[in-house]
Amino acid sequence: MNQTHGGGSEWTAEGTPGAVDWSAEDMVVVSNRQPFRHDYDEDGEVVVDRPTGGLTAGLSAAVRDSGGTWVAWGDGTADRDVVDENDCVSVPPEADEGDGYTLRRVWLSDEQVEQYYEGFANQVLWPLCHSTMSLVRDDPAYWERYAEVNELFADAVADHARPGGVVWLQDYHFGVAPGLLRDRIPDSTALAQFWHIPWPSWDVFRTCPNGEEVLAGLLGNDLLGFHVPRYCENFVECVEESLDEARVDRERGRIVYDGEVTTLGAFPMGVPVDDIRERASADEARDAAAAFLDEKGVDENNKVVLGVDRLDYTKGIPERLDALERLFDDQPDLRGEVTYVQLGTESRSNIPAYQDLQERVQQRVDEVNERFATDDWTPVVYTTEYVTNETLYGLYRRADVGFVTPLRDGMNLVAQEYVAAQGDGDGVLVLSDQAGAFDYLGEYAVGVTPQDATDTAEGLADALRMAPPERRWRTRALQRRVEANDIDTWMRTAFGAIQAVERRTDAPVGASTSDAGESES
Ligand code: GDG
Repeated sequence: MNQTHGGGSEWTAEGTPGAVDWSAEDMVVVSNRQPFRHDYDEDGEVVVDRPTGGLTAGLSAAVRDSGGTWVAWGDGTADRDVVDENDCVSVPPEADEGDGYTLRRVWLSDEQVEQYYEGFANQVLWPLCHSTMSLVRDDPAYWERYAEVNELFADAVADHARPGGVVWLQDYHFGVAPGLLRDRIPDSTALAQFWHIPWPSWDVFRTCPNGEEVLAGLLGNDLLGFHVPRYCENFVECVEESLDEARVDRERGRIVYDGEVTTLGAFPMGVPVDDIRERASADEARDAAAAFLDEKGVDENNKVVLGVDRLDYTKGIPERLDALERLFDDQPDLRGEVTYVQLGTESRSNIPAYQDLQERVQQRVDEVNERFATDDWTPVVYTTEYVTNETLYGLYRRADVGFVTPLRDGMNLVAQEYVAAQGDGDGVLVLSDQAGAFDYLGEYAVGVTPQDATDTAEGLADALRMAPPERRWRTRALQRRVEANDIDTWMRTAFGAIQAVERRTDAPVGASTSDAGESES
């Protein structure tokens, strides 16, 4: 995979991932969403919501093996009633003593949720990092609350971090916490963060309210990871432009700031390839997908084009419908032959931009269906229901085309899951050139520019008409790529880098500028 990164080898993680002994470290994983949530059902019984995604499952296993702790926001209705006096609960609930791990919950008020999560995280950082500046909605209270919640998380983490251990923060909810943690955890504890979304160019980031504080906060980490080298490059550019005292060493992939070293690295995240391939090929998945499509009235002889996304404006769903309309306009012989199935789970529904998107998607689906539907064919099947992994994997396998066209996306796991699910099948991946995944799958996918309806429609037509031999060799080539970088490899590479990183105790005190300043600002 390394050879396909593009954008500069400086930020490419070094070395081949070896076997990592998770148990060698006390690990504290920190994320906004928790891996297990306790809720009351209608009968007042406590039910547990479990992780279904590959990342959460992978991190859960690592925390368990290390005997560590996961710190996250307790947002379930029964969460407070199952924790001990330290706000901790052992998960999974059925695990025997010693087989589970500790989930430490952080409590947020409604106001904190509104201003930290829905506010600064999702109406400032999210749109900015996806370069959709017109959707940024700022309010000074958002930053205050974001900083306050980061403080709450830092306090909770400090209770669990151990000397010689690892603290691993996930994502853009924690732009301040690393800076705070430096003074609250032992010097010998490695502090790392993975930023799951893009990092934008300086030209965009310069508009970020409190952007300097976010950069300084993130430089509290010993290791800061992004999906692709481009995002590392953008981050470095922002640091150079914004923080006069920071010194960048591109060759060694390091930034020295405030006397401390932060190593940057690109770690393209993968998916559980073997598990998906196996489950997608099983009868259960085939039957679940067939039942789903039958219930939606899809003819079993129709070609299926599949979209799977959270309903987020970055995913390009209305634009995809524009392209589909263009396809049926320009290539009428495909009418009646192709059904586009879009799974769109609701997300962040309290935020106006997301409510607008939900309405817009429904409206475009209705318009396309009104224009082209016949008595026995509905061109677009759209649902907001969250389907089981079995149904999802079966649909991936059944779909002739995986239609993945985000306007911007840190990585995009759906593209990889679609490829993994093909097994010995030959579904064609149509992939946006704006997804991080394009950097290493673009060569063998059908690449499209998602804002350009004509280009996307042509790409879709090419995929639908592609001859079997070409479908097969492209699928095999894509499979080799996703296999070489599955979730396990990502975990081992990222964690290997955390274990190897220069910790605070290793750094020369007041490490300065002299050993680093290759390209000073
Ligand atoms: C962020 C970054 C980056 C969706 N609907 C159903 C379902 N899903 C699962 C998919 C996939 C996951 O949700 C979505 O992952 P993505 O990567 O596509 O997108 P984000 O949620 O925006 O994730 C992104 C990622 O973090 C990891 O770093 O790749 O760029 O934005 O796994 O399968 N799963 C099931 N039913 C559904 O209806 N079972």
